[in-house]
Amino acid sequence: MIVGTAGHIDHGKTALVKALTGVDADRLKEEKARGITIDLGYAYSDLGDGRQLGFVDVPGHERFVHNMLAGATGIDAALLVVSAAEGIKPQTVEHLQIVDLLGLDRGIVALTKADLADDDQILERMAEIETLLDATSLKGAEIIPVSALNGQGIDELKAKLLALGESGKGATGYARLAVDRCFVLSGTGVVVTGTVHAGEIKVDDRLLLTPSGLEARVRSLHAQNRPAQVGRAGERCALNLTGPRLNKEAIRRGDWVVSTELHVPTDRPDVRLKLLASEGQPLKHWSPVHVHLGSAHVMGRVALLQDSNLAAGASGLAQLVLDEKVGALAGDRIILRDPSATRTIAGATVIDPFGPPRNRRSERRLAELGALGNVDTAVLPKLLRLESGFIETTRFGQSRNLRPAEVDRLLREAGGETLEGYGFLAETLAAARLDIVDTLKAFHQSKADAPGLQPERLRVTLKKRWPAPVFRALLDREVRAKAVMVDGPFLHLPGHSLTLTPRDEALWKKISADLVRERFKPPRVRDFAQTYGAPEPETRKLLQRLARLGRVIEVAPDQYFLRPVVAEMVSIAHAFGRDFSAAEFRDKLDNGRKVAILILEFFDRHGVTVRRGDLRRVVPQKLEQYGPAPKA
Ligand SMILES: Nc1nc2c(ncn2[C@@H]2O[C@H](COP(=O)(O)OP(=O)(O)OP(=O)(O)O)[C@@H](O)[C@H]2O)c(=O)[nH]1
Ligand SMILES: [Mg+2]
Repeated sequence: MIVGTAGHIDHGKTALVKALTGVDADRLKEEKARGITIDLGYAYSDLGDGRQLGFVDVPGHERFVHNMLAGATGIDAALLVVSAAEGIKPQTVEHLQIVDLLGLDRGIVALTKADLADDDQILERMAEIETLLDATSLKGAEIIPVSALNGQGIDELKAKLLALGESGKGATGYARLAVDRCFVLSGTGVVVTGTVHAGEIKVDDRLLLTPSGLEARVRSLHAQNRPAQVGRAGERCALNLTGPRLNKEAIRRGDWVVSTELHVPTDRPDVRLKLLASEGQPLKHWSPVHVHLGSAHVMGRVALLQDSNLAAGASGLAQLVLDEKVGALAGDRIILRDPSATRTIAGATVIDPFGPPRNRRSERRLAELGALGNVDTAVLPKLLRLESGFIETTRFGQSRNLRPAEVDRLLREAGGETLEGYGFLAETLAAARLDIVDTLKAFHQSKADAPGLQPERLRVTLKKRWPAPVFRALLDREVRAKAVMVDGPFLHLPGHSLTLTPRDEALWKKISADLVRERFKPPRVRDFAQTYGAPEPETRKLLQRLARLGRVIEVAPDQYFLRPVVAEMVSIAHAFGRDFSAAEFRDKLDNGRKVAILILEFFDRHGVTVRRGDLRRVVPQKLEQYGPAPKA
């Protein structure tokens, strides 16, 4: 378990850690010279029975609060240090605010330098501290008088810290470690240290650095200061990393080492923000702030989503617009400090790491954030009932560090199902099916002669307007279930067939055979009429009707081609891969100059080809205008 110290400068944090572990966590030359802690220090004590206490020792100096913040991330419990000689001081309050804003509710207060105070003073200090804790997450925490000088209370404190036990946070999910140091060990290479916030990291794992995206392989690792094969959530680890572009300069404090699934840097987390009551003044929209998340520290602005001001002591929704990308997941705690970095002003919890750049204050988005602000088991039932009606399962899992199986389980518990990467409530799927079927039915009723609707027309005609890829998934489901049939480019209901009279049917059978046989140079209406002894107007009407059904296309007046043949000709033209002449096209089709030119002029009119002088080329977007090209 990892305990983080907190408290005002000179109140005896480092001395206490040394009394508890025997290790002096002040390792920098400058720290020794000035007698203060500047950067984070680490110390471990093995209790011999397999149990171990790990400490992150932080500086109390007001100028190094940013370092304290990098250390406070990922700890299991707080050890708030208050000098019995001095009592509560500014950084006692600020560090406690930070502990509170990080949501750390496990901790103990050490009343240090007890050797310098008498019993009455100690009781008085304890009463003051109790009052101070009352409004925080450490309310009711034990206060233990100790002395690093004469050893008073040290064993009791150690026992009480051990009794707190590990928090067990982040045991499931993919791996993420917040980097707080990076250095090169000669003979070993690049080493990063930090706390594993979730999942586990094993030797040989291939991971990524967020936000840079650099690849890294774990060559070896230490967990809690001992060589190990695996480092788990809650443990401090040192990873020896290798990778093609890895070096000390490419990694810095604030980066995350993550499983590839979790590499999704963001610069716009949407959060619930709480302004400290001690601020007095309201926070204005677009205020500049220092943002601390994990071990990262970046600048950004607060975009308030509900009002133009947030009152002191109040909480509200906001988007943090950051100057740089960071790794952030839903539930991560963020500390905000004022622009001159002299005080902590607010805390925030990430609701959605991927806030939208536009329409972030729309009613729809606020409703979504309202649903996303719930814990995992409650979020999906709310989210899936929103107007949008679906979730993207990968994004959802990523933003909350849930494995796909876990997302599926939550979805089923919420009465939902997955469909091609989207999640819906079963009732939403049923309603979508009804909508699709009803819309097609209404269309067939109004246009009995038409073959059906093209997908995009169907999408925009539905009662509920789905985004195109979601609609595609919903439609494919109906096609698989045979609730909707596909005929070339058209969709229709299974019962809908176009009936020709027996006489027309017989004529069409002969004509279509000719259209297949002479597919690139089909006979014209008059030729069919003569060959088959049918009146010309009747033959023309039949072909017009079949054209409305999408079976044939009138490429030139009275000259019809089968639709798949037109698709084939488009792909033949496209296969040139360059500008081509009418003569080249004719040679491919072997159908004579006149017909070839009629076809190309038809393509020109419909935007399938663009013409430059005597040459043409196919517009790639129009390749499937007449349906998929038949396989060669
Ligand atoms: N008498 C007495 N002095 C102590 C005790 N603990 C620490 N000190 C002294 O207090 C001074 C500050 O102790 P540190 O442990 O460096 O204080 P700190 O809280 O780590 O200070 P920063 O890290 O700079 O915030 C040192 O001179 C210590 O010797 C104690 O229990 N009794
Ligand atoms: Mg210190």
